[in-house]
Amino acid sequence: MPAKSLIRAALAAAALAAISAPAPAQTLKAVKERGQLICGISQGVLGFSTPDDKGGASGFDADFCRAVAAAALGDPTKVKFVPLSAAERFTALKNGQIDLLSRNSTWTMSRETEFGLAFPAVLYVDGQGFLLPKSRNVTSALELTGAKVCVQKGTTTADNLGDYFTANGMTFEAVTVSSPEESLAAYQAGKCNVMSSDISQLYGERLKLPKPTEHMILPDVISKEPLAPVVRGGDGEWFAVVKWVVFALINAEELGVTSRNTEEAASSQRPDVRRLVGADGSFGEQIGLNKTWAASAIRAVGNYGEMFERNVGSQSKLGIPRGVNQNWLLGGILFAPPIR
Ligand SMILES: N[C@@H](CCC(=O)N[C@@H](CS)C(=O)NCC(=O)O)C(=O)O
Repeated sequence: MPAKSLIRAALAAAALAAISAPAPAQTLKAVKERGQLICGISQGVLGFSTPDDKGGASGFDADFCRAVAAAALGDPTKVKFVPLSAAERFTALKNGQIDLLSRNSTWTMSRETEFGLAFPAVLYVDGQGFLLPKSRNVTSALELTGAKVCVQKGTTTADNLGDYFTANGMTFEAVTVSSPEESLAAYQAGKCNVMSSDISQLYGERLKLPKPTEHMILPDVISKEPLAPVVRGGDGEWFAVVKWVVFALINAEELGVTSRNTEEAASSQRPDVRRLVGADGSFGEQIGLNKTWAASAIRAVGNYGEMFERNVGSQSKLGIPRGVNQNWLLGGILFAPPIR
């Protein structure tokens, strides 16, 4: 091939590579340079993420953002919260608007393949359920034939409903809404007579009703909703950071390390405790962080149990039982690989 054609071919190949190249896979570097984590949360799910009007946010998912900021930047306050609706959350992450999505998002295969995203680890094991007035005297979801069900668009909730009713040979009418407020308003106005969503969210929605005790959550769990933080695919370093923050919080509870004892833990007799808080080994450095990455996260938000009980469990208004979101040694399914 003559030299000119070779150059032209090389330029064309380079241009093509530039077009098809994924966004730079260096989220950790970007977060460190900015000195701030940009974290996508919900627009309002009680106990999980509730933005306030000063740019802050409270809840289990918001605390996870703080834990990641503490691990990556040594400071849990270095977070910018970006409230996102269910329908816009994955595009916002894909487009680089946020570094991390921490917002009651179910890990599914198509969300990884279609959006090029990755779910590092499950943070809360949930399932879909139904909320309805006690006065209807319904005891099982199998009695819901013909129900008008309020469901939010852009969620797994909508798909699961179809699966469940079809599998049981039942009909229903989906009343599609685009926010939890709209769902509550439609339910109160009688536009739908059942609300369906992740059970953890139904606890919060019920509290927003004028007379919460007049409504019940049916015992049926019709789907698996492994809720997980989400990152862009192809960013192995950032994926590892987020994954090991989840595992550090779970391991901390298992090892008795809390927000109040990370300093004593550094001189514990137990090698696994010392490794977790960075007194032994260089595990943090191996994922681009410092020695005390996990200790900083645990000090900021507590271990998994502290974070759960404070936001959604026994110390909160929601009062959700630990259930399967309990450590594997205590009968739950929280199981984190060891730090070693
Ligand atoms: N876990 C399900 C549902 C998550 C979801 O977005 N649920 C809606 C309510 S059903 C929600 O969080 N709404 C709050 C908001 O849009 O801010 C999913 O990932 O699709």
